[in-house]
Amino acid sequence: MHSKRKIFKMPPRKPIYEGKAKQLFEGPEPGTLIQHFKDDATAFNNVKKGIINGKGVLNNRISEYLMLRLHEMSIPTHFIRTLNMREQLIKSVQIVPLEIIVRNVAAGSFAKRFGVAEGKPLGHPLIEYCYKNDVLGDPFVTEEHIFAFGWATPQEMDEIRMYAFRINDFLSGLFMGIGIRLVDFKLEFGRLQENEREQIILADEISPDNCRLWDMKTGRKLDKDRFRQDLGQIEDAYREVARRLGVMPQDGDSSYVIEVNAKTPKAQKKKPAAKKKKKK
Ligand code: ADP
Ligand code: AIR
Ligand code: ASP
Repeated sequence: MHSKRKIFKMPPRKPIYEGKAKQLFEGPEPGTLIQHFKDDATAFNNVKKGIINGKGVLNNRISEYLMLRLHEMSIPTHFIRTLNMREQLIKSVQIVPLEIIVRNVAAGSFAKRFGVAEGKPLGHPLIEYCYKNDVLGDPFVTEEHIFAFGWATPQEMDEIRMYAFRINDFLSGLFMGIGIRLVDFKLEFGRLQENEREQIILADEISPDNCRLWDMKTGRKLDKDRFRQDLGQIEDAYREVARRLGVMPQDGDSSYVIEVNAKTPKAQKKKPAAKKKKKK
């Protein structure tokens, strides 16, 4: 069966940017980009580096799913469509150079900064901003810095804050439904120029790379903290998130996520796996 499968050769495309976890290529139409998810993992601003096998495939699917659900909730996003296992077509935006961090529970750098135990619920969700700059180590900033440096306008920040809290409400509920606590996450927004109008839209990705996700029963970490803290079973944690969201195409088949470069458009189309599941 496999021997008959045609090898699909990607036409050369213009690389635009190579980041730590993703690559951007020129898209097929003006105003579009191809976002390619890599298996590369970094932490602590590139100090720690590694590979998480199959991560790119899983993050592509997880981010696609979450962006589509957010779109249904009238949150504008950059996602257009999935192209293949590791790539999606997105709208090209001018990224607002900020990491928007929303926290529901103390963890990570927040727990350290304020000397509180990881896991302490916060009185209400809170938002923090970091200036996106690897050389400076993404320093925390306030709106005062943002306006003084002109990284975003007060109107844009109002919109970003409103979207970030709405995203938090929606995703917290969505993850709760699959037994996962949304502890915190990082978002990026961009400016989209369309019909002589500028709009703020959600960009980048939402995945276990930039969310803290804890199993509600056991407290098990199902995100990049397993890599940051050398907890092991990293791939398994990412797969678990995908499985619970219902976006693992072939349940239990780990080769699916590892054999990523063998993907073809045909392979994407044939998947009776989802149908089988429904029958039960
Ligand atoms: P980093 O740049 O921090 O290493 P990644 O490896 O995730 O991060 O690279 C993806 C890059 O693409 C990020 O810099 C992100 O800001 C940028 N980006 C994400 N979505 C868009 C978009 N729709 N248009 C333009 N740039 C984007
Ligand atoms: N994050 C921040 N910079 C990069 C990423 N991925 C995410 C983390 C975590 C949240 O932002 O994955 O979900 C807060 O991170 P920290 O380290 O500030 O506690
Ligand atoms: N994303 C940042 C890095 O790649 C920070 C982190 O995730 O810990 O280093």
